[in-house]
Amino acid sequence: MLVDLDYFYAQCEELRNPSLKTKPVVVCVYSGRSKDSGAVSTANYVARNYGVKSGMPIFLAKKKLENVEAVFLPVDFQFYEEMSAKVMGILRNFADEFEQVGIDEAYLDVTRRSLGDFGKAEELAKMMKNDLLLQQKLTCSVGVGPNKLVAKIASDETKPDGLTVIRPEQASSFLEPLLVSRLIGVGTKTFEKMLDMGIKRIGDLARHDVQKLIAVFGRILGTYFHNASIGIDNEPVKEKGEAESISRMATLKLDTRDLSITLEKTAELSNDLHQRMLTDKSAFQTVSIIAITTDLGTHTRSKTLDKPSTDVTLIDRTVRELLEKFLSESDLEIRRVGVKLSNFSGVGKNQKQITSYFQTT
Ligand code: DCP
Ligand code: CA
Ligand code: CA
Repeated sequence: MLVDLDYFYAQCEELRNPSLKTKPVVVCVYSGRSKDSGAVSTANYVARNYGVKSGMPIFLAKKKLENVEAVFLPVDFQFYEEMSAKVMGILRNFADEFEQVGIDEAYLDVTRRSLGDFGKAEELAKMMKNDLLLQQKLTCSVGVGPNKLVAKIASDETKPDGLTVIRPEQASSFLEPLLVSRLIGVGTKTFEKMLDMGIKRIGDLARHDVQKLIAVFGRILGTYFHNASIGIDNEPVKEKGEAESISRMATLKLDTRDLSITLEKTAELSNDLHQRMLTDKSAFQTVSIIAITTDLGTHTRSKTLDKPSTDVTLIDRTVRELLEKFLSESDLEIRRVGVKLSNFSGVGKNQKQITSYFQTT
């Protein structure tokens, strides 16, 4: 099962202020540069009916909601995290194996408790939705399928408050008419490339020669696309051990693609991380950059070094390399930038994740 909460941040806002339910609600990340600069994080379905979407600039959302009594709210991550933790606590009780993905969704392996019976799994999903509604007054959309891939796509099928069950024998006919962009791993660029190859729907992908896919996308991706197109996925539902990492994020003064401006900011961040690391007496082996672009998309690039290091200049050099790589692969402007160190070893090695995001502008 894949469980995804409906219009999550906006639904949280409705929860603490039920009078919002009938109005368009738009949750925004304000950049702070000018009154309405920033992007829409999410919106409730009332606002979506007016064309408001995640990632859209706030001014555009305001334009779409002109002459309507709409409510614009700033994000309150702490509240959403609290709600998320409560929800995950409930969901976990319905699963043999549980894997949270992001703030508002989770995979539940229910094979054992439903004895592999899709009818029983459907009943379980209904009970779970009901519990969530009674205990937290939240709705979600659920996909039930023979594997994670099908469950995820099924969960997107009926929203909000949906439940879609796809049995193994229905998987390929369910996928066949859907756009390939519904598959994880098919972003805008890959979608365009596939369109050029005459592949628009998942069925087209299924009919495409796997060797040709491998020739274009490489062995790993090509094989993945082929298997995905016919509903094959063997990834287990697995609790992710908390990755041990430290990171720092900052907002740039202006959205930019300028390497030196961005490096100036990341140098502050890596200095800060270096201090933190020394107090922990540990050495990092993996360096990552996080770029949040104007559309609020999050992009990560990582590099694992040959051996652990405590050298701040090595952080800076690797960050430069990763940023150059990101800028060459994307044409988006960077709004927020972050540096993350992970894969630690050393005496003071911390046992839990110590990620701490904060703003330094
Ligand atoms: N989010 C964001 N910026 C985006 C996309 C999402 O800040 N571009 C945040 C706000 C969402 C949350 O992540 O509430 C979960 O993302 P989803 O993609 O699951 O979207 P929603 O839960 O908002 O809507 P849906 O009902 O379509 O699942
Ligand atoms: Ca959601
Ligand atoms: Ca989600």
